[in-house]
Amino acid sequence: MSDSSAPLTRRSALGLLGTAGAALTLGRSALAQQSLLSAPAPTFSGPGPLDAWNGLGPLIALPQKVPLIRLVDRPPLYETPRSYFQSAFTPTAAFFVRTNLSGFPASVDLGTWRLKLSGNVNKPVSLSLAELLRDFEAVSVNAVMQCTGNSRARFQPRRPGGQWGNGAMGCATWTGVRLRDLLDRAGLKPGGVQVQFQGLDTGAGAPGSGGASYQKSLNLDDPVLDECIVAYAMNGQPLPLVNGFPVRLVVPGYFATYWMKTLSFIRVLTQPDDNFWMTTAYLQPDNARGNTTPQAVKDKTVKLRPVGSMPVRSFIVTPDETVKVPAGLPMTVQGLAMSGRGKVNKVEVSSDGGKTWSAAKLGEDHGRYAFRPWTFAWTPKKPGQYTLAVRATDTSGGNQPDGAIWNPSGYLWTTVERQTVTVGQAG
Ligand SMILES: Nc1nc2c(c(=O)[nH]1)N[C@H]1C(S)=C(S)[C@@H](COP(=O)(O)O)O[C@H]1N2
Ligand SMILES: [Mo]
Repeated sequence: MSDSSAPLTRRSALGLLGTAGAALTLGRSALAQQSLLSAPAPTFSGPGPLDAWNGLGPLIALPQKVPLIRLVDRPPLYETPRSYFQSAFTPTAAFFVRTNLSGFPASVDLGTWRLKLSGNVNKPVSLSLAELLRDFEAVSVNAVMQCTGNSRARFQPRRPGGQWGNGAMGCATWTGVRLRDLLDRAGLKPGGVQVQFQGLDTGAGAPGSGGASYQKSLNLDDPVLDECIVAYAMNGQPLPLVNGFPVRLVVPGYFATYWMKTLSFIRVLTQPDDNFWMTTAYLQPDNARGNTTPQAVKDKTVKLRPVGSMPVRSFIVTPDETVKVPAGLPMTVQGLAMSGRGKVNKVEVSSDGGKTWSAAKLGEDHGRYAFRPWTFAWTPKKPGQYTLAVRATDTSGGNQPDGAIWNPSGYLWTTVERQTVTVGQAG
């Protein structure tokens, strides 16, 4: 941003305030977003800066939400601004919003709404929210939900779909009833292979999708079923409608595509689900990183499988590129890490663009599925341009590649994040 010299002067002054400066700096990036409101809406999303933390769009508030970065209106894709990731839990009102179909309910009448379990079960079950609250033990999990296409804007060559920056993710405390308890109530009959989830939304989906309902299924022998929660609360509040009121499925460690909003139908299937959203969309190359090449796709040699758990990632939240740091000033580089495949056990930071690395300090442990905050004390000695980088590992042996990955749908981005910082003379 080189709009005028006044904010630059202000930024330099704020930089001298240390941590208070960091908070104010984030205020500035919100201001930068705000100024987009008066600019004409972008009609072309690419190529754009590959290292921009957030996607590009105006700040717009949906009902029950604070202004978020609107990438697309219908179906809605709203990204969480970077400043909301200063803490390990993402405020409910700032949580990103994404819906695959054009018709999302504008209200849900709890007088008639029921969660229905059917299919290959002993006894079909229909439960009101009052019954879910009264008849089942309440349990909570801290877990990150992340869109499979988070950070898609980084892909080169570009992939179609929402050009997300890093903000299609968030961490919340999810409270509700165990999926297992509901399945036990209905009773599984022998011969089931998958359990299918569906919400209340309808309407046209991606071109060629055929179906007008969004359905996702998990294998009945997938251990993640024991972790799943049908959640009626998020950070101790009812879910905003756009985030799934009255209940949504929480699948800890898995990508958000399975986290069904306005969950209303649970069906036990005796055949693998072959609907569009299971067999055409949300497929990744059949390797842990989901990595392949455009050439391999052209040659039709890429084997695909449904996406599942989230590989390890880490993010620099502050400083951002608007900070000007005076040389010699001790500062804190701060951010988050996460993995759906094991606990984050190490975060390392580089201040020379990835040549040398030092251990960051891990912050409070909110559980293996939650964001793990980290901090790194840094005193840049000399003026100049610095490139900060961060990488994390997890207990499953997962680590982050320092180079692009690529796949046809723009999924599973997990590359080392970088942040350029300008350091000036202190006097
Ligand atoms: N009912 C319903 N649930 C859904 C979807 C949807 O289109 N309909 N999209 C999924 C995808 S792809 C994402 S990224 C998350 C987004 O959840 P959020 O809007 O609460 O952030 O919801 C998941 N659950
Ligand atoms: Mo998604």
